[in-house]
Amino acid sequence: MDGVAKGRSMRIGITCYPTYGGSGVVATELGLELAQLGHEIHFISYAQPIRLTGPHPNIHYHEVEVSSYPLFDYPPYDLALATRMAEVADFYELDLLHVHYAIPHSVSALLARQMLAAGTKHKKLPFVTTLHGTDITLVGQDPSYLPITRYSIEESDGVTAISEYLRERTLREFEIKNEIKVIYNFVNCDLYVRKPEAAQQRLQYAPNGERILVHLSNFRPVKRVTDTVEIFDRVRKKIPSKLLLIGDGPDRSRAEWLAAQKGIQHDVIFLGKQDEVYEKLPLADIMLLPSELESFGLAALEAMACQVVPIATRVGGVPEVIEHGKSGFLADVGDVETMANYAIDLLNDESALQEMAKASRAVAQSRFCTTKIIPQYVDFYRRVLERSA
Ligand code: GMT
Repeated sequence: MDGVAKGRSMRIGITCYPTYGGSGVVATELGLELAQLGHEIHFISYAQPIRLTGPHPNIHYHEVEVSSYPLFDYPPYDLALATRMAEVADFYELDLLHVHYAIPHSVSALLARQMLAAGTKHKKLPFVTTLHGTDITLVGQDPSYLPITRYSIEESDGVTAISEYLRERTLREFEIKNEIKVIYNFVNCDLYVRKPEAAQQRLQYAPNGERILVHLSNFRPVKRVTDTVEIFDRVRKKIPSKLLLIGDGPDRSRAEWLAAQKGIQHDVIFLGKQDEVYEKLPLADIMLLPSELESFGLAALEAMACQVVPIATRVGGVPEVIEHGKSGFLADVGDVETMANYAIDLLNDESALQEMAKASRAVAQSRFCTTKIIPQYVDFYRRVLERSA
């Protein structure tokens, strides 16, 4: 067994979608946490991941340049990525690659592994694929992507999924033989915490002591942002309140239109994309996540760590994170009445709200803190390296 498998720090390449989206957030936070532990992290992507701000010791960023020629209607990013992965792995002597979101990242990693193995140094470059959700539930189901997604998952040296739900669904629908280990998403409980200043900071959005509801997403149709507005409209009729919407995306204008139609636009505050969501989340009482599907629901977990009670849909991996009636509430997709009633009842009962807020924080701390989850990734990498040695 060499030093890497036994315990020396590792050199890890991480690839993710760098723009707004849960998988990029998880990949970036993972890289930051691993770097803190002394591992050398190399992000390889077409843009700097959004939560990667400022210089960090042990963190490097390698941009993938995609050349475009008149001949290319579709510039081949996956090939440029594979080439860059192989170059970076060779130059910086990476121990392994960890790709987040199967398409096309695991295919690029597979090519990089083959290129290095076939090169003069016959270098080994194992890769780990982490499945996040829509890579399996939406994109991977497209007949044009399914066979190659299945192949690259099977060929991965290690595969993880961010919930039991996603693991089961991948095994079943993709007929995967490779082992898939569940490593849950995580939250930094020191950063995502409600501080005493939050009471004062709330006043900038709720100057008259109104309640605050929050939603955080990439505003894609799967998030059902207009349901958030519908729920808020019902809550606001009973309880003076404000809605903070964090993020941006295709359904933002529909949500704006709906708020204006209902005449509540002055109480619906669109904050757009925010880099430091841990400063905004703790200002709220309730987080609304009425998604069509969530393989995990990272936004709900981040809110829970900040003592913000989640009201979400009973879909995908969400029940693995939120225990209905204890650390939040779950309802059927589209049932805005029930979700609004949960919010109204809770906001009318301060002690129940406080109790549930504490229970939410306790779940985040006991099951999903970085301190619990990051060592699972480190152990997993070492096992992959041992097997590939
Ligand atoms: O939800 C999105 O639209 C983004 C997507 C992604 O891959 O960036 O999120 C997925 O991964 C997140 C992080 O692991 C999970 O918390 C989300 O539940 C999952 N989204 C869906 O399954 C729809």
